[in-house]
Amino acid sequence: MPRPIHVALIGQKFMGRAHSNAWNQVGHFFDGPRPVHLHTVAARDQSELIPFAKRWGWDSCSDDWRSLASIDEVELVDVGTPNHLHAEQALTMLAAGKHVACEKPLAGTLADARQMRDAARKAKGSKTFVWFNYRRCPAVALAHQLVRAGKIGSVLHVRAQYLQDWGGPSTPMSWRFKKSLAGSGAHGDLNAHIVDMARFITGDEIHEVHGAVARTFIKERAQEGKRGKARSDVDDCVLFVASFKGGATASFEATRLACGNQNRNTIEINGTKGSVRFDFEDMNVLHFIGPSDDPRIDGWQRIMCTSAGNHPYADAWWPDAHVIGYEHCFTNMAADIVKVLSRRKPLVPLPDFEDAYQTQRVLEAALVSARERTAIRLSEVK
Ligand code: NAI
Ligand code: SOE
Repeated sequence: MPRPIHVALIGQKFMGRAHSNAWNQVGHFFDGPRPVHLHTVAARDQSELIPFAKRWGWDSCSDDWRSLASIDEVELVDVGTPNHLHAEQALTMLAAGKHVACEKPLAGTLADARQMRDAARKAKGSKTFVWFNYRRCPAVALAHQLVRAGKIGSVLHVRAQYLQDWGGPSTPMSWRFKKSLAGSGAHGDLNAHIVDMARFITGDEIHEVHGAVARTFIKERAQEGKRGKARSDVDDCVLFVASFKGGATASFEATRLACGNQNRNTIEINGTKGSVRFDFEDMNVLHFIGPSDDPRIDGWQRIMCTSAGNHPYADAWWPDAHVIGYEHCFTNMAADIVKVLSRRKPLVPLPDFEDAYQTQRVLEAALVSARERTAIRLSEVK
């Protein structure tokens, strides 16, 4: 019997549920080289933690996340807390010799992200992972494989938007609207994902941000259970244009104020021979257009990415067109983490702290560009 991977988790709300589900499901759907054991979950509120642990199959729970560092059995600590906590929690766990899987963005600030990157470099025995889960939508992983195999030729344009509509004026204050806790607003929350996807699919790095605009439209928000409003000091929307080292142009747009767009995470990549296009709201599908020898049937192909043997991760799930959803991307990622911790290769590359730090530099360049109304070369952002 291979040695189990004992996992501990910090955070028990949205991502706490998504990650608990992934750690539970991974052994059911994937023939992983090692089983996973849900050891301990930690968060702030003990009264919520006890029923949470029971419901999701965690053996124990703690309202002191630091205690996880001294549990010898625990090999991997999974960080699913607000952005300002990522650095302290990851650094503590790396210092204790644990592997760390951290939620995105890597951190709220570039300085925190750099510390995490440096700590990961020093912690030679530890692996790090960042939950850029959209890489593991089969359609996005397929786009990565097709573009890297040259099916669309050389990349010319990347056009990415992440549009949501939940951040309107009636949405109350939360950590997501406070710079000290979130770092930024829609930018770190959503542009982080599409910058990561663009880097992942193209395999290229952004080398300049030519211009950016950041706006805060809703400057104060009601506070739950309290009188009066509190100041929201993060962006509601950030748009920027950039270039890749290979010469491709790119545009990125993130907002949580785009009425009617609930989770419209889209990317289109145009190359010299063809294009790929993805929209998370139809997440099982990849659109592809490539060279054809008959102009009468030229046009976009709609590929349902659920065919076992042909599409990434499809072998693990259901028969053709028995579609998968948001939570499956996390389980796919858990399966790849298990592989890496068993000295095997992930199906497609997993972002570690070094990789996510490059995304964070791009995010920082865009913020500086918006603030200073100027172009920023990535070489200026260390
Ligand atoms: P949330 O507000 O729903 O949950 C935060 C959790 O952190 C709660 O369980 C809370 O008790 C815990 N927590 C807060 N302060 C703590 C402290 N001092 N000590 C211990 N625990 C503490 O937040 P959500 O939405 O789960 O976001 C968490 C992280 O996941 C963020 O970094 C966010 O950007 C990321 N995220 C990623 C998503 C993805 O699709 N990859 C989706 C949603 C969030
Ligand atoms: C909210 O905007 C949110 O939950 C983000 O935090 C996630 O990263 C994104 O995947 C979905 O939307």
